[in-house]
Amino acid sequence: MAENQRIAYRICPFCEATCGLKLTLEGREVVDVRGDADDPFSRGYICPKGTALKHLHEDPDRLSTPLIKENGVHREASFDEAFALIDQKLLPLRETYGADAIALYNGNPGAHNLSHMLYGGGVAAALGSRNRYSVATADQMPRHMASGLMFGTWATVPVPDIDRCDLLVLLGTNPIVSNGSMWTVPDFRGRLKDLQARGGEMVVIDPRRTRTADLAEQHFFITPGTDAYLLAAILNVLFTEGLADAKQVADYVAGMAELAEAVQPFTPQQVAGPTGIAANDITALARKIAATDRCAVHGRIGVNTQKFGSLNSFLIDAINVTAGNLDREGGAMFPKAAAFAANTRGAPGVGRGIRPYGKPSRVRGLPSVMGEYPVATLADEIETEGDGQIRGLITMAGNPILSNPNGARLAKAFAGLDFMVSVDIYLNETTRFADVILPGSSHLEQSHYAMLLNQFSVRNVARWSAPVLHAANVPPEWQTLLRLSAVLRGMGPNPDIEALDEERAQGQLKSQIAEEKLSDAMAALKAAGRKGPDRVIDIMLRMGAYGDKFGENPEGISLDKVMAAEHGMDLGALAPRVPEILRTPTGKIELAPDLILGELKRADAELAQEDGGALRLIGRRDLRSNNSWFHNLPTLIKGKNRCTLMVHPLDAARLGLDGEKPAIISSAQTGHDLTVEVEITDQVMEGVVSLPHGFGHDAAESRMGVAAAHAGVNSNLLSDEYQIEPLTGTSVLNGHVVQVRPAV
Ligand SMILES: Nc1nc2c(c(=O)[nH]1)N[C@H]1C(S)=C(S)[C@@H](COP(=O)(O)OP(=O)(O)OC[C@H]3O[C@@H](n4cnc5c(=O)[nH]c(N)nc54)[C@H](O)[C@@H]3O)O[C@H]1N2
Ligand SMILES: Nc1nc2c(c(=O)[nH]1)N[C@H]1C(S)=C(S)[C@@H](COP(=O)(O)OP(=O)(O)OC[C@H]3O[C@@H](n4cnc5c(=O)[nH]c(N)nc54)[C@H](O)[C@@H]3O)O[C@H]1N2
Ligand code: SF4
Ligand SMILES: [Mo]
Repeated sequence: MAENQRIAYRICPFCEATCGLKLTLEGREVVDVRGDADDPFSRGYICPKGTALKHLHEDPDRLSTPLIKENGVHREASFDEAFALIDQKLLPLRETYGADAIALYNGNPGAHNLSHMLYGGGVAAALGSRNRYSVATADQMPRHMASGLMFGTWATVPVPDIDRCDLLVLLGTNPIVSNGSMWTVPDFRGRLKDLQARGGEMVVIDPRRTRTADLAEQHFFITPGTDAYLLAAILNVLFTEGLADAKQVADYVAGMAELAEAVQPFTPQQVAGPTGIAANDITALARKIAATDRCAVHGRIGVNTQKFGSLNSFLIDAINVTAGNLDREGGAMFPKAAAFAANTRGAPGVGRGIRPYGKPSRVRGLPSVMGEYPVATLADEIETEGDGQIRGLITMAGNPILSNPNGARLAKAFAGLDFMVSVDIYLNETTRFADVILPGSSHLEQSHYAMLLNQFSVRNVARWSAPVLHAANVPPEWQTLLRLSAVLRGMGPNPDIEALDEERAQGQLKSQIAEEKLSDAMAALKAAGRKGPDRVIDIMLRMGAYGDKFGENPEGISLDKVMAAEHGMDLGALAPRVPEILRTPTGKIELAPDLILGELKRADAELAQEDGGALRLIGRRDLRSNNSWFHNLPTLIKGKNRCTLMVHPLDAARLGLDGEKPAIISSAQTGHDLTVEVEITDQVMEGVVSLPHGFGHDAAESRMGVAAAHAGVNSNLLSDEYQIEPLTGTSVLNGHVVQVRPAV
């Protein structure tokens, strides 16, 4: 290292794996990014996206000032101007039309950004609108629903204890590329190698032979959308062969007999045709799951964003429970995060359970889950006149035009809004509609703590990252969010940020500590002299499961202790948590909630009607992509076109595709068609085509020059906003029927 250089360690904020990175800096320049070999959790692993920390920071298209739209064109503006305009234009909408007239959409990067995690909620609260939307209903909402129904809270999510597991069964997830989801597992590849080295196996169930499937001992192609039948059949075998033994959690299981009865129609023979997996393979898999002491089944995007999303997640956990693999070393276990552990809240062992539904949505009567409506109905709520019609919108770190179904309709709806604000780092497909764009700050100028992802982590860890650069043009994002909440609270465009932050921290502390201990704790915080997210994280670490409780438990941790551990603090392997973790009213793991029994009936009815002949579309992720927003970084987008349609050779022959000329893929449901480059490959199952999401960077008003040169097409123009999973309203983004023909 040269004399004028310095080293900083940082958690990568770009995916759920939360790898520790080692940065070499010179002045304001990042000269090198590599994996931190001393990180106790990620052990030096880094993927190509990790280095984007440098390139994103340097991207000249990244916004460095607020933008205001005037006569259809965005111009640079000061923060004072931007907030004054929001105050002047957005608030009157609420005064005239009521709180629900302004909607909020939260996107994915907010989950990786401490400012959003800790200060985003304040914006929502200040807005006071029922019209809340997020990417969750294009992603993991079904996972939450399954957890809520079975264990009693939305956030009680078991994860495979991969480091001690001997049989890993994965459905609809490709962690070699995605690096895992609702399962924080840095260096999945290394951990898998260890698993295989100790004689363990991985089984992958996916309509595409992914890079993960390539490393598996067994891979089964499955017809998209049919996992529920397979999972129910596995349960059926466990029950009929007397292999259902919940073992260590047996005393805490309710509804086993009802579940056994409900899966009776799903025999391996019955489901073999629709799923495309032979009956004897299903039976053998069920037996193997039951016979392996340390086994975990896990599924994600491919099984969540499809027609049986919640049922799939539920049945996966039900298999873990009935095969005796839940809450057991090497099985599916519950993390215990050091801060904000949602699954430690309340009295141990019993709770109120979830209240699944709020008031249904105005236009389509869709479910409100976890306080939000399905994003699939956002356009309806903007377009449809009447009381409660949406006239204003705030998007925060989201690109719904590309990430959600029928972006063309959504774009039209956004264009008709009275006023729109976006908090974002780019002028892109979505933010081009915003009257005001507030820039997010560089990751390097903010502190970081993987607050959310630690909830799903395969080891319990606490790692904090300091800002490595002083804020240059843009204030740290938490300040922007505080200022936005203040405007929405009617405090005007120039609030006292320090006072608001003080209020934020005090509110957090009061929610955690007994009244009589409050003043001592406040004094301790004052002495520590922290502000913003750091202070809130300190409170939550100190009051958390491992915390020092402001002196009561001197051995416990605090932000000081976490900071002192330069590479992060390892809090150990996952430990059994049943029954303490349960929050259902019965104190049991509920295996037969009515909503799930209803879904099994629906599955039984649909099983008989599966249409074998249709061509089904699935998505895919690439190692160098990050949903829609990494396509502007030359180092990640260079090389051959990745926005191609994968087609099986037999389908290609049948459809008259030669792999040279492009094809037109269309959806009868949405009425859109796209012209795409074709890649003929037996990686996809016959009858299945695959196109990645996040492309379609052809909007003239965007300012993402590199992405525009690699525009690709928006695959979600083929996703129908009327095809949703009924329990949560999550969009069906996989397994929908499409038509393909040569483009001549
Ligand atoms: N067909 C299909 N569709 C899918 C999926 C699929 O598998 N198939 N996957 C779904 C999933 S899982 C997800 S998570 C979604 C993603 O959906 P979204 O969250 O709606 O979209 P992203 O593409 O993640 O866009 C993120 C936005 O945040 C901005 N941004 C990035 N970093 C920051 C920051 O630090 N601060 C601020 N303020 N803004 C920032 C980016 O510029 C971009 O505009 O897509 C979903 N859509
Ligand atoms: N490089 C990269 N990494 C990412 C992201 C990214 O965009 N790029 N996005 C991040 C985000 S926001 C998320 S949520 C995670 C998602 O992480 P994953 O859940 O691993 O998501 P995918 O890689 O899309 O894998 C989904 C798999 O499901 C399969 N599939 C589709 N339909 C079905 C089906 O009906 N049944 C079954 N069994 N399988 C099906 C697809 O073929 C695909 O292989 O990845 C994160 N990591
Ligand atoms: S795997 Fe995820 S966390 Fe790790 S370096 Fe890549 S993007 Fe960052
Ligand atoms: Mo996601």
